[in-house]
Amino acid sequence: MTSYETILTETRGRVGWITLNRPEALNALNSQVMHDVVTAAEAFDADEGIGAIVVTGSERAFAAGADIKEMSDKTGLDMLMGDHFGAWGRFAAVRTPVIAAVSGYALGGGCELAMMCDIILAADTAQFGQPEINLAVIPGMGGTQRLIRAVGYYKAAELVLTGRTMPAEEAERAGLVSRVVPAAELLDEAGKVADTIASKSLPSVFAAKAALDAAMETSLAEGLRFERQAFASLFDTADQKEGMAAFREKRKPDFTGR
Ligand code: CO8
Repeated sequence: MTSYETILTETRGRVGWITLNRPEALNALNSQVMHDVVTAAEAFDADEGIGAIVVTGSERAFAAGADIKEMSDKTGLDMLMGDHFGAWGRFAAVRTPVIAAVSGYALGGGCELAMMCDIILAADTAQFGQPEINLAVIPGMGGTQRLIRAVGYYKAAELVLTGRTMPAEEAERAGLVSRVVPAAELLDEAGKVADTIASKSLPSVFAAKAALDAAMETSLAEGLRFERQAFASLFDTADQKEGMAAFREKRKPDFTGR
């Protein structure tokens, strides 16, 4: 297993775990974190033995944002030409479902990283927000776009324009978080969700994630066309035959990922 500077990685069964590990900076996302997370996520994604990925931080912070100290002296041209945050697009593009297990602060780029994942589970201590306006900038890793899709225009506008932080319960009510659990149970719960996904047939999991992504990115008509094609293509897998045969024979399916 590769070792990284700013994250810890582990494989448990068919689940790849990525733990942000910059406690001195509340897991602020500098270039090295981006490089490490993207490299680890792509390695898990390329491994057919992995069916789900969990990304988590510490009890105190999932991530307190992009690294302000790294950014503060940059010019607009530096930001534009350096494409400092571009690689996060590769993280959002992995085919394997990613679960964000969020405890403590998920602010700015931290909230945006959680929103690049497919499922957000939150500890009751979690706090979400896009406080960039307090620094005289705006979200730059998807916050103005993905937050609206998650919680609707008006709530997203309030959070982005005021910089207010929202607690886990409010984030769940708003639809950003799928479930809030006691902090001590967060990693176990994330592991259970990940194990469940990883037990399914991988081609159908990839297809489901791709179709869900299409819903976020395209019109209804295009999304429905994509879904129909993806649905049909799964009938060429051995796992589809196995899944439906197992149902008819009243037994558990034995999927091979083929
Ligand atoms: N960047 C760098 N260092 C940080 C960050 C950060 N985002 N957040 C915390 N730290 C550091 C602190 O500087 C401190 O280090 P030190 O001890 O060396 O001074 C250490 O982490 C602990 O932090 P605090 O002492 O501040 O801890 P508190 O418990 O008092 O406060 C808070 C916790 C409320 C989370 C506070 O740290 C805070 O407000 N942090 C900044 C939150 C923020 O503004 N995040 C948004 C950043 S901007 C952003 O994310 C833009 C993303 C898109 C960019 C894309 C461009 C293309």
